[in-house]
Amino acid sequence: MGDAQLIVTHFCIPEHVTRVAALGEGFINDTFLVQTSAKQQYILQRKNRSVFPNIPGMMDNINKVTSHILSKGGTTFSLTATKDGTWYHRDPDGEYWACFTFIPDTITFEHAENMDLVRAGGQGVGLFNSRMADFEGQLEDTLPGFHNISYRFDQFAGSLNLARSRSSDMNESNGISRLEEVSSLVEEVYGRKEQMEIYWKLVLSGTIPRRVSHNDTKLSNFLFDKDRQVVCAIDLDTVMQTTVLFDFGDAIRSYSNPFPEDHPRLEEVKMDLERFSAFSQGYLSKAAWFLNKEEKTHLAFSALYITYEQFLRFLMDYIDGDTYYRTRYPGHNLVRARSQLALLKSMEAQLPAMQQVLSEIFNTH
Ligand code: GN1
Ligand code: MG
Repeated sequence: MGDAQLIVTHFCIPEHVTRVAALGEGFINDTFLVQTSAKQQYILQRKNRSVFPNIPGMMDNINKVTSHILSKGGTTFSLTATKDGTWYHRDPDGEYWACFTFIPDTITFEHAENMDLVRAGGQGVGLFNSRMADFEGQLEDTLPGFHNISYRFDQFAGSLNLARSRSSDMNESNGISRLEEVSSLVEEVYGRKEQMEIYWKLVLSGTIPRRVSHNDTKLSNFLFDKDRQVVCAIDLDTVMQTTVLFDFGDAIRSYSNPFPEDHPRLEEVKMDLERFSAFSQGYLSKAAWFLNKEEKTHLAFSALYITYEQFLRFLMDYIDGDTYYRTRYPGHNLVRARSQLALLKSMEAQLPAMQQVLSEIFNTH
C-alpha cells in the first residue's frame, strides 16, 4: 500500500488525498481507491506488465475512446494525467500506473441476479458500441491476436508441447500429469477447431467489419446506479478495432449463464434462453441501427466463439501451471475450463433457438 500512496502523488489530483486503499480482486491488474477531502474520488491501478505488452499504446487507446464518448455527451470515467503530462506513471521498478476518475454512486455486479439487470447490461454494451460506431480514428492493436482463434491455437499447441517436455508436470494431489488429466478436454478443443477458424476468417476477410470494441464485456466491467440502470463501461484495457460481435458474444457468455464462470456444478451451468433474449433486446435497442446484414447474421454464433475461446484459455492456463489468471485454489483454472465447456455445449444445443430470438427482435427494429 505504501507504494500506492507514494505513486498517487505523481498524478494531477487537485484535491487533498486522504486515503489510498486496495479495491476488489481483479484477475489481472491491482486496483486502489483514492479518497480525497472533496467528493471526487479516483481509481489508481498498477497495470499488469506481463499481460499488456504495450501499456503506453493501451493508455492512448483508452484516452481516445473516453474522449470520444465525452465529446458526444456520454458518461464515462476520464483519465488523470501525471504531472509530466502522460497518461501513466512508470515507477523505479518499471511498473506502469494509471489513474482515472471514480464515478460516484455506482456499483458493479459479479453476476446477473435478475432479468432487469440482464436487459440493462445489454443496453450498456449496446450503448458503448453505438457511441463508438462513428469513431474515425485509429486505435493501436495493443494485444495482437486477443480474439484471433488461430493465434490461440498456436499458443495452445505451444503449451501442449511445453507440458509434454516438462518432467515435473505433476498434479500435486493425485500425481497424474495435468496433460493426462485434461486429454478429453483437449479433444473437445480440437473437435471444434475448424468451425471456429471459419468464423474468424469472416473477420479477417472483412466480411464482418472492424469497429471499436471493448473486448472484455463481462458484467463486472460495467457500472450501474442504485436503480440498476447501466452507467458506463469500465476496464477499457482491451479496447481495439476488432468486431462488436465479440462484445455481444462475451457478454452473452457472462449474462446468459445464471451462475459465475467458475461454477463447479456443471449440470447447473447453462445458456438460459430467457436471459439471452433479455440481453439481446437491451443490446439491440441501442445497437441495431448500425449493424450491417453480415453482423446480424453472425451475431448468435459469436457467443459460442467467445465461450469456446474462454474455455481454451482457461484450459491452456491450467496446462501452463496457472501463469496468466489469478487463481483462488489449486485446480481453479480447470474448474473454470470445465464450466465454460458446459456453457458452450448448452449454447450449441440452443443455437437455432438463439437465432430465432434474434430474428424476432430484428423484425421489430
Ligand atoms: C480477464 O481483466 P478482466 O478480469 O476483466 C481477461 C478476459 C477474460 C476474463 C475472464 C486482458 O478479464 O479476456 O475474458 O478475465 N482479460 C485479459 O474472466 O486477458
Ligand atoms: Mg480486463
